[in-house]
Amino acid sequence: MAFDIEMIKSVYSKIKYRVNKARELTGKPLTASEKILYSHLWDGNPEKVFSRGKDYVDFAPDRIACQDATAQMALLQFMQAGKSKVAVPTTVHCDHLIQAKSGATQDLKSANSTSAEVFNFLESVSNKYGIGFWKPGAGIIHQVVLENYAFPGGMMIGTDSHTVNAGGLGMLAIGVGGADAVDVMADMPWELKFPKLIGVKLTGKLNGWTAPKDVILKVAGILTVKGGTGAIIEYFGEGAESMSCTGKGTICNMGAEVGATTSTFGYDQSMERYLRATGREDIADAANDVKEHLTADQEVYQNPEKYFDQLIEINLDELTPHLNGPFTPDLATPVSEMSQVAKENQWPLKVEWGLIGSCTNSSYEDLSRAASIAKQAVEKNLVTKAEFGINPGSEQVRYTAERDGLLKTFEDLDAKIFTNACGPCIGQWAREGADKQEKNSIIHSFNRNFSKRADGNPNTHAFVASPEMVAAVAISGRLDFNPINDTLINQDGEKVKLEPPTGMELPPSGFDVKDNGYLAPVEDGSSVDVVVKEDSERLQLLTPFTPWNGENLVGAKLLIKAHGKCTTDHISMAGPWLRYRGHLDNISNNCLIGAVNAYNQKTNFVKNQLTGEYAGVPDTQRQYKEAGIETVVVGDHNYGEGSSREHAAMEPRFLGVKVVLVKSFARIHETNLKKQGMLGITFDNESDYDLIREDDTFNFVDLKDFSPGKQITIEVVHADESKDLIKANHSYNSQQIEWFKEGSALNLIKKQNAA
Ligand code: MIC
Ligand code: SF4
Repeated sequence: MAFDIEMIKSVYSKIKYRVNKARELTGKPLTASEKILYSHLWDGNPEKVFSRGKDYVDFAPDRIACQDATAQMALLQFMQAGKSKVAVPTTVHCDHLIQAKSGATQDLKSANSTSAEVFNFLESVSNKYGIGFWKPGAGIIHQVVLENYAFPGGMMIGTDSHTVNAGGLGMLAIGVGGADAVDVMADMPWELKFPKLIGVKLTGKLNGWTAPKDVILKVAGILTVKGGTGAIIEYFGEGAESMSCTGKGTICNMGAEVGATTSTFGYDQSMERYLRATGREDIADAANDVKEHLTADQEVYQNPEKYFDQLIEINLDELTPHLNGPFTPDLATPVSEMSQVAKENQWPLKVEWGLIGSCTNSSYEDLSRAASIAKQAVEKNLVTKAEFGINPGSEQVRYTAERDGLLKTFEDLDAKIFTNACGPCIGQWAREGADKQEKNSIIHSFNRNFSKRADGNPNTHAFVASPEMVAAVAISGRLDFNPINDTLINQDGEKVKLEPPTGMELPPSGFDVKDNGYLAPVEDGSSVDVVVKEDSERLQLLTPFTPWNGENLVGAKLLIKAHGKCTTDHISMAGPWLRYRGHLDNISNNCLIGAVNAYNQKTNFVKNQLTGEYAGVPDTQRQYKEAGIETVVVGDHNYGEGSSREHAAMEPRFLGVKVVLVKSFARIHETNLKKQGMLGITFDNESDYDLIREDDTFNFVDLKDFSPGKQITIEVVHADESKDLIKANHSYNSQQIEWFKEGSALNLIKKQNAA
């Protein structure tokens, strides 16, 4: 039986009325996304029409998922909210804190000992507050959610940007910061700006070497890393229907890389097959009863240009495999053009590692298609040129893949089978020699490839591709290998060609697993103790941030003007720093250390205006704090792209930064800043970014009048005493201004609970 089936049935029992009502109110046929949005309003039945891209709306998500690296901060905040149990079904998944080094058995053992304190904390908090707990090794959050919790027509939030993966099963699943999750855990509404809608019509059918991954690699090339901001991407068409559910998951997963709020597909037979194969016949039956409400109205897909804000059409018959990268997931190059493009850009052609895994591509189908290539390599007597690493998505996938001989096929190529966890995808990778910082290329089936992400080496050029393409390229050892045309020389000196991959959507003998790694919470957790040691270097109880004094902010100094791409990986690096995710003071020592200083193009080297000396960002900021001086961070476009990690907002807040002033924000990060009581604002005139100098002081002369829709005026005083008066915009509504006033959203919850 499925988890929480009663909750799912309750959603379905209301869906018909709510969808009909929304159709009546809007006076038009509805997309699948709108049906889910309008059937999850906090106030219940729809009563008015919302304006896309404008109205803030309160929603009531059905469930929440958290992973270990973000759950620590989320739960530390929830512990302050004064509740005895979470208000909606919630799960915690231990997947980020396991390093890939020697192989699954050894690596899991060492993670269980190095991170015992954190895992015990998460397990006991989960037990106390009624949260389902997935132990280390159980799998990657999004694969486990797809296998166990996602359901068509549902809405969930998760403290990870790739929560959107569950769109593969027809959900609206949205990545959020921990503070947003705390709202819902504490039985409060969850607020989101009613999204715009981008339709992607998939005609034709995937064939040959082309995989679902290539659809999203192509879309990323079209939309770029910010083209999806504020929008839901809804895929449809014959090409969508012919694709597996996990393939749809891959496409939705990487929607995070174009900044989309989420991505989804209407309910179809591939989803039904997946539900039944994963032991959830009850959901499949219940969904079938309401299936017309779980996908768009026919007219929408017939005349999509009338109903979506933007429409993209991709013909799968013509789509070819892509490699995206390096350093950004939207730099799309068709495999057939790689030879030329790589040479022009001087990307290292030799590929040293092929990595298959991550929440994006670690399903049974993915492993089976990649294994079909690996098998050919053995049969054709080829020697693999690059090293191979595999992270299965879940214990269920791993167990079944082992039983069916898929893992053995990889092992025959000397692949390392790492833990069912994120591993190298988030820098949890003890890659030998990475510290030498040599220029090199790797290829992986992950979703992100920002500088330093996988192995900490800024000179590693990481390329993103489908698992089968990763297998082929790793076998050839060359970035410019195009398996469609090129041949390889085997050990007998013969020319051989790899045939296109074949795979299985679902395991022919069904899924199996012995211990899936799940621990249910006790019914009454009131007597469960949660221990946080006072001298712990991994965990620290939170002290509330101070409220705003109600005055204009004057005399604030520039901490850093970040140049170019500044993702959450630049603001709060992962990898080795993941160990401090539960300790705000300690993790603040990585604050903005990856951001490039616009004045000297160096990282972690900024001018301290008090001493005139250059030093690391966290140290400099701690000195400003000690001197009682508030500071401003200035940034470029799409600031805070990438992860949902709220540490990227909490660290500057904790260290005394007051304002983040940028050309534009990524959605989750902007909300995280607001939730933590920061002022996150954008240049009214983008070129004012160029006016900001290294020695600047800022006066926010009308902050006292902070109100919705009203611009903020900033007097920028330069060292030579000349001044520029600039305007900034903000998107705070009146509720969010309250968070700013109170010092954080959590302070407001506490105040309301106390009242
Ligand atoms: C990521 O892929 O960057 C992460 C690590 O999963 C993050 C969450 C985190 O920083 O803990 C994400 O995508 O939200
Ligand atoms: Fe884990 Fe990578 Fe997925 Fe993030 S993107 S959840 S680090 S596998």
